[in-house]
Amino acid sequence: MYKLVGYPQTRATRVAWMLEEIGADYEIEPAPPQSDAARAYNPTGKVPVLVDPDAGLTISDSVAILTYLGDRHGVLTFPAGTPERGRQDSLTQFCVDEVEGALWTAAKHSFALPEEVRCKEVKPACKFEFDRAMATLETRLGDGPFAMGETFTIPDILFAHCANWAEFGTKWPLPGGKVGDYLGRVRTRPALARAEARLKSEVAA
Ligand SMILES: N[C@@H](CCC(=O)N[C@@H](CS)C(=O)NCC(=O)O)C(=O)O
Repeated sequence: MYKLVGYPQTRATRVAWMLEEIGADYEIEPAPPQSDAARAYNPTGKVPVLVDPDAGLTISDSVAILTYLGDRHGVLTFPAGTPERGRQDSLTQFCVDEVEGALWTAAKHSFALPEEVRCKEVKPACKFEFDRAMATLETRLGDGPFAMGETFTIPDILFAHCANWAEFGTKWPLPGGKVGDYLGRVRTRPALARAEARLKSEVAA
């Protein structure tokens, strides 16, 4: 059984979503960012962390965790070394750099960094980068329902998680049209709703 160390409304949602898509057996150890519980697994105090006792592995960083789970279970990913995997990883990296980067920089300068080093003037530049990334995403989506065409893969989880972060956390509007349709399709997957409910119920318990 996997153990997910994390908290609702953090990048732990991505991992719980992936575990729900896989149908894997997992427990959750609720740990807010920078709590002692989080630091017990990750010296940076950041979440999520995944523990795989069968493999003797404790791993941080959501994209590394999703990639590990995808490869281990052979789902939500194309096999390593294939052209499709190259395209998939390029979309993953695009999301991390251009979409998440803008959101995370805005968040760091709103609440995550110590107040004395925050620079609120950076936020319009973050919004500009986010909007530009959404315009680029439109050019990168093909005709299929998902970023990689007919197959739901890891970058879909990342784009959808960032879309929720933008809309509900940062309050940046999302585009309509092709990108809006795509995000709407991916964000309504039942596995995401199950993941969010499980994270919330662990904290309430
Ligand atoms: N690259 C890491 C980033 C993890 C991260 O920054 N998590 C946030 C919560 S979503 C956190 O724990 N922040 C605490 C901090 O930055 O001090 C990942 O993708 O998992």
